[in-house]
Amino acid sequence: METNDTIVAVATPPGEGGISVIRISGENALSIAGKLFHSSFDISKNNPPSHKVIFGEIRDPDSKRVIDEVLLTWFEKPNSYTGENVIEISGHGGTLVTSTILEIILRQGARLAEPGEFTRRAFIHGRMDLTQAEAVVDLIEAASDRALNSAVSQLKGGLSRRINNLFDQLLAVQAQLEAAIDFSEEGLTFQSREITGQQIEDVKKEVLALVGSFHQGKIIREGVRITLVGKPNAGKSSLLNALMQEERAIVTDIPGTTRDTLEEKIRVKDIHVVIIDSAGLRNKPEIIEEEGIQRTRNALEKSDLALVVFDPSQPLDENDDLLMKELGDKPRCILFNKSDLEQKWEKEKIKEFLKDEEPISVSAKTGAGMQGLINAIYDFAVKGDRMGESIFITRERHRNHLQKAATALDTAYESLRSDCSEELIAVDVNLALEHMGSVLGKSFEEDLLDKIFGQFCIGK
Ligand SMILES: Nc1nc2c(ncn2[C@@H]2O[C@H](COP(=O)(O)OP(=O)(O)OP(=O)(O)O)[C@@H](O)[C@H]2O)c(=O)[nH]1
Ligand SMILES: [Mg+2]
Repeated sequence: METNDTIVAVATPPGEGGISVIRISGENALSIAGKLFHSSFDISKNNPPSHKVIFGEIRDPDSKRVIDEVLLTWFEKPNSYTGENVIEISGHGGTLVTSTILEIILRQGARLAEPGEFTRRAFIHGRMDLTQAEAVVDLIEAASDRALNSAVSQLKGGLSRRINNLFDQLLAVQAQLEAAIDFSEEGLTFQSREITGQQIEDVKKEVLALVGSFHQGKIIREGVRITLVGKPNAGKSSLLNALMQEERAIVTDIPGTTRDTLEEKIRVKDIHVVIIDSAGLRNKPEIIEEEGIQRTRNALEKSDLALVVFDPSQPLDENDDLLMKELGDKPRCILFNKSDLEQKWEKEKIKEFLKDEEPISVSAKTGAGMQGLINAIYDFAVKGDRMGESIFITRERHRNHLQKAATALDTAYESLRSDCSEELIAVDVNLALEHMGSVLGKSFEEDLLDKIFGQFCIGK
């Protein structure tokens, strides 16, 4: 992608509105605007004052026709969103007016911006690092106060400062190691290996704390994904309806009613919850059910929490066994449904599976115990909050790099303890530095940028 041409886009949403904003960024922003903007202050002759609004009109340079009365703001580089020369034109928000002004600007030699290209340029010019650029998307998409707070903190550099700080601590370790490698022959003494080891461990601990904040960060950003699983007829769809307080899923007394997964959104206090009703797990399914069961497995894999539904009003059977096997170590919340009916078995029967967990007794039919279930979902969602972390990582990308950094630091520490050479230790410390740098975008590949900035809207 070209990065030294001048780009333009409508920055406000399509359609009619009170005003619309057109943004131009690049070396020629001012000279292009000068060809169509007319005001008592002639911007084609003099640089206007930066960050000040000027009133004027837009004229088509070819036909001389007046298109709109507008406000123009000039942001002289590098103090602009992109770090380049930027012009913003606020016009009357009509669709035709806006597209006509855009078309005129394109005719003067600007290029239509790609989605996210303004923010991408901000990143390229060092106006923000990658976590801050990602926070811009999160800010736009934030659907709850918590998501908004987290995005603002990340945009203001909360996460960047934290990682940069760890990065610098590790750089100091690296410098020590390299000094020891370079000057070991000369009889100089360096920081003891013990201190170096302690420093590596300290950084690792903090990196792991950030990795651990992902659970909470992801929930803040995206909400919690929950899948209802259980054998046919256990009452999964009825529970979904009870949670939604609406008859969304089809409920019948025929086992195998739900054939496909059904996804719905609810709000538990200030948390967004995506709740998925799934096809019952059955040991010997019919062919069509088999496909449904595969979808149940996929849904389970992608969810944060499984709501595991048993029906103690019916004998425990091989389908329940299959259910317990399928769950693996997925975080879960165990429900004993149909508490309004006579119970044929007690929790002791599945003691091994339960370990110390207390099942929540509910009735989708009467609503008994539903508040307990809602509280359990909420507790799961906010459990990271109690760990006292104020900064969260919110993306899989952050977690992967930080996890790899922690692993590399672990290896470095082990090498140090087993008396390996400084060279060997330095290799892993370096690897950890690379991964931490990747989170911030200190080193990056173009296709990563394409992926990140491709999520933006045009004009951002
Ligand atoms: N008495 C009583 N009946 C319930 C309760 N929950 C569900 N049922 C009944 O149990 C039957 C099965 O309910 P569903 O919600 O369709 O069960 P499911 O787990 O979704 O079943 P599949 O989609 O077939 O896997 C229906 O007749 C419901 O009315 C409950 O708490 N008490
Ligand atoms: Mg169902």
